[in-house]
Amino acid sequence: MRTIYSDRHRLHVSPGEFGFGAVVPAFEKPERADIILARIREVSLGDVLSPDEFPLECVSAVHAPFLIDFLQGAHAEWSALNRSGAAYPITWAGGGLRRDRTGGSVDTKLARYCIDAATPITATTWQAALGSANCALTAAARIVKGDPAVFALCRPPGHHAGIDHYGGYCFLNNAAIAAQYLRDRGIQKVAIVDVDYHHGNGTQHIFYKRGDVFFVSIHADPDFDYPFLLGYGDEKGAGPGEGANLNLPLPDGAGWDRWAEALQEALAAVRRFAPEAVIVSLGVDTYRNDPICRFKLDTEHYPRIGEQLATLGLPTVFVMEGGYAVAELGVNVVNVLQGFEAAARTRQ
Ligand code: 6XA
Ligand code: ZN
Repeated sequence: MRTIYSDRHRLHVSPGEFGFGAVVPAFEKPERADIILARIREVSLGDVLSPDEFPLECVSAVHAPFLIDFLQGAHAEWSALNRSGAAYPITWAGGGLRRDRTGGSVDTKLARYCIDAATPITATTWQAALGSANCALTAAARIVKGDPAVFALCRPPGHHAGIDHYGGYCFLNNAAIAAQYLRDRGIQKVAIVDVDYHHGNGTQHIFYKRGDVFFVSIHADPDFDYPFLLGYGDEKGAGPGEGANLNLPLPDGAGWDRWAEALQEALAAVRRFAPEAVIVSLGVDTYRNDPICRFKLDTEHYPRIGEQLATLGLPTVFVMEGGYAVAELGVNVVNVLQGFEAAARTRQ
């Protein structure tokens, strides 16, 4: 399996995040991509290719132009106020505040567009985010050309970024951008399977009213973990998208048996939808030793996730999302990819 990777991810380094009453070092850091890449090379998973450049229309196909403009210019606006460091919001647009306002000062826009206190914008964040989206687009383009499966080693991740908002370490929704690219190249139906520990609220937001992209997510119940307040089982899509959104929230402490059962349910729903291609939002923060996760999957379970995904028998783009137990991250991610490849080979 080919990997698409760019060193441009190093242009995003978070100075830290606020959580649980303290400013803490960022969990989402460049070493994550380094260790995954090192493992890919160690096991000779396949070629590692640099991404191509794509027109910005591939991004604006899923994100509002005002969000894209903001992400590009936010740090310059921030610096123009003689502020140092990275741009963080100080308030959020909850509590009946107006979400129809998209302009104003950088603080007004941070309040409107950002959903948390963990996703700072530095002077070079936009370059990194665009590089990450280009990895997902290049992977999708290879699928169109006939590759059976490709891994987009995206960093920063993407699944919390919605049409008009960002957060959860995510700026541009790489999986959604890839899915839209496939749609625009004549693939009629695409399924996105999100196996990250956190609900892919941004991906759900982008496709909620659409019937051409099925979204299914297995994640921590939003009653106890991030992103909170979205990702419940009763969110089933709307309008033409009715029935094309499936959330499978799991309880605190869920282990492999429970998780694997949810995966079976997710894959059965994907089969009913009958897509022509699959995007996997690949987070391995379900891991027992992950610092921000409360599920209990082990390293030996990750090949089994890959095996199960391969039973769909469809062209598949893996898009990297979360996973913060850095020492084990490379092995866990590559285990999914190797499990997929081994099962796909025996199916031929
Ligand atoms: C912010 C937690 C963000 C979760 C990021 C993640 N305190 N998403 O892994 O999949
Ligand atoms: Zn996550």
